[in-house]
Amino acid sequence: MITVHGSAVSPFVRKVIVLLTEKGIDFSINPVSPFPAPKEHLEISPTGKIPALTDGDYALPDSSAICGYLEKKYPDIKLYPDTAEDYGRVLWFEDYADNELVKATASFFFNRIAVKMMGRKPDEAIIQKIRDKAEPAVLPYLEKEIGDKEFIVAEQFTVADIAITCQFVQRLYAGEPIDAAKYPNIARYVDTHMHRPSFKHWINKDGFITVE
Ligand SMILES: N[C@@H](CCC(=O)N[C@@H](CS)C(=O)NCC(=O)O)C(=O)O
Repeated sequence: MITVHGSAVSPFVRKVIVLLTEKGIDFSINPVSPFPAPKEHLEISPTGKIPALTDGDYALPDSSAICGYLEKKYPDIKLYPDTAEDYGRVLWFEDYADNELVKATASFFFNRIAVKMMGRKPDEAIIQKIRDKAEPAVLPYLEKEIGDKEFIVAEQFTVADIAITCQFVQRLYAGEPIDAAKYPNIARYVDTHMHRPSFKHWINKDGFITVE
């Protein structure tokens, strides 16, 4: 039996559970918080971060490693493209979402909501800095790359679309909408993917926003 270790509200945990849902694989969630990570979690995730995954006796940390593992182990429904060129670009956009886009999306959630869970007050000056500095550094590039496409790579829904959408969902949870006048392609793209049954189910379960 597969278990995803980590709170479903994390964008990185969401990436794994949406991928599992798209693949039609049964799993359970062990809602571990990383703040701070309990001792048993450190045994399967040495950094203390979430998610980690266990599949029987096998354990693996990190959403990207986990998604790659799941694709190899459960290949019937493919969430990575076949050609080397498209595969490379999917990995690039997955990495961009996790490490760059996060600065203009999930960081709103961290600074507005997660800080409260940790007993601190949100700092509006930090939030304004995300709008002024982080956003212009990442969103214009993504807006251009998405263009009028439905999928970021290869006319096929991939882990890159999952990773990008997961980050924007986190931004919406924090009450920070996407400026559709400035970023029409991103706004349309995120809205489309959020309405996939795999996203809709988990978003509505989290309860921060409702997808009709
Ligand atoms: N590269 C990791 C990032 C995971 C990550 O940063 N998770 C956050 C929660 S959203 C975390 O565990 N933070 C705790 C910490 O940084 O100590 C992945 O893709 O799984």
